[in-house]
Amino acid sequence: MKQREFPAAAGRVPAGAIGHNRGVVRRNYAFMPPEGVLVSRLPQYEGTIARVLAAPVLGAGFAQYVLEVAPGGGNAAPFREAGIQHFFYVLIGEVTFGIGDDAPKRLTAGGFSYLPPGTPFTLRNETAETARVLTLRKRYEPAPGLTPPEPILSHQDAVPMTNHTGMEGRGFQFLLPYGDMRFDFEMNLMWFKPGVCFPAVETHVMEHGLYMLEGQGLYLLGQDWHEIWAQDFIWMGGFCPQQFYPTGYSDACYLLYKNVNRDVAL
Ligand code: UGY
Ligand code: MN
Repeated sequence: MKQREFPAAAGRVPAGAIGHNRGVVRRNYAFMPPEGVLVSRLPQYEGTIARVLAAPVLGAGFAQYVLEVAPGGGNAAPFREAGIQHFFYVLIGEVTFGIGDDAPKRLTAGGFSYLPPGTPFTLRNETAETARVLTLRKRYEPAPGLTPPEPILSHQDAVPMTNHTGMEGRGFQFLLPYGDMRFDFEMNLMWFKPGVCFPAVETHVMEHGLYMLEGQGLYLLGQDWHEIWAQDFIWMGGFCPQQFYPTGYSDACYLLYKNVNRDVAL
């Protein structure tokens, strides 16, 4: 199937709009190409379109969005939510990001921010181009003897590329400190050379929110393979069988949410 133009050009319905849909929603996974995810607006963001990718109504234990922040748009006043963590990753363009009383800083594409529960922040677009920002909200799960972590403002270029698997052609950038038990989720950039898949089909208790950044491939969800490319989103619930087979001629990369470091709630 031909890749759809996104956002779609105004005027005429593109060929295949009715009969050729890659979107699928199942009990414990969902595959969402961007063209079908409609626009929401949220009171805390001015001049901003939010496309909601994952939410509890889908079965997810978190919420994930793409924000399209127009020039001059963003938070008019600091925003905070008791009990809720926030994560931001700049996809395209540049935003100005303020945490608490600190002087706001510029975040360019690849820049990211983590906010522990209740932290006030402001995200604003002070440039002349629309910025696209991936964002995630998750209720913090406290653990005995642990306090929530500090805020983070950084860039993926400052995060080392590692490969704990030893598998040829794999690369990992753990944007949040790996193995730090104060965190209850990971945000990982997963890099693949063409043709390099996981050593086995994974089936695990952890959930995922996967946003495709670069390259293309085939994604196994449950029993079905889905063709995936940049800007597609996948939600994988617990115990969803999963495998990635990168195709094409360039490296593939996706940003992966994973809930970790906490026992199963009974
Ligand atoms: O770490 C993970 O769970 C990862 N290998 N899963 C995935 O990319 N679908
Ligand atoms: Mn996994």
